Amino acid sequence: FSNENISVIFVLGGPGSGKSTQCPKIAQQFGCTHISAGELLREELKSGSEDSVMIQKNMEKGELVPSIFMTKLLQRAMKESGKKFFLIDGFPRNLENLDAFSTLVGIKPKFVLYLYCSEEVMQERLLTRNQGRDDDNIATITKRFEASKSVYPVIQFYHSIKKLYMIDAEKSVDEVFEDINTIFHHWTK
Ligand code: UP5
Repeated sequence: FSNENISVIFVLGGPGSGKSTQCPKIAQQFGCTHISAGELLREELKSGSEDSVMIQKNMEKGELVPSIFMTKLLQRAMKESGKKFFLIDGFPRNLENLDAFSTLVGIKPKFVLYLYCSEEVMQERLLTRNQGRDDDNIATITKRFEASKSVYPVIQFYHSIKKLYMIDAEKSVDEVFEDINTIFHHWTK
């Protein structure tokens, strides 16, 4: 898997901030390939692979799977797509994830979007989305909120190197998309 001409953008934000709502829209508008870390785990879980038990245990506790495991799943999905411009949704969630990605994949993101939203709003969204996700119950949501704080040092890092864009994700879906559009246009200019 050659890294030549490969571009990556990370889309981060708490559970229910709207990552998976916005990423397909961005992907369509800007011709990139959307890869959701959580979705890769749910697919792997459904496939019944030898890692299913480990994935299920972590997801139901709202905890993270090992960094190297997640990075390898992402790397495989990138490779299998045959594409070169990726929107990576929901990763890296802590500094260890970031280190694993830097070491194994070796690609630095062009920039990073962080969708920020209060826990109150995110909780309301998760409890009403009705997509049948096993982790959308109040006990697991509370744990996911706790676990999601590990992303803060990642956010601080990208802020310090001026690659971070903060998006107010409490606005409507269209308004959030509009704000993201502005950033992409600015970057692609
Ligand atoms: N909605 C969205 N935007 C809205 C808006 N602007 N106004 C009003 N409503 C809005 O949105 C959630 C709901 O809100 C939807 O009903 C939507 O219509 C509405 P969604 O876009 O689905 O939010 P998203 O941020 O994608 O929320 P999600 O629950 O998917 O985020 P999580 O980060 O919790 O989930 P993810 O799938 O990334 O991870 C799940 C688990 O996988 C983790 O808890 C962890 O156990 C594991 N994981 C790892 O271990 N490692 C990883 O690297 C990644 C995941």
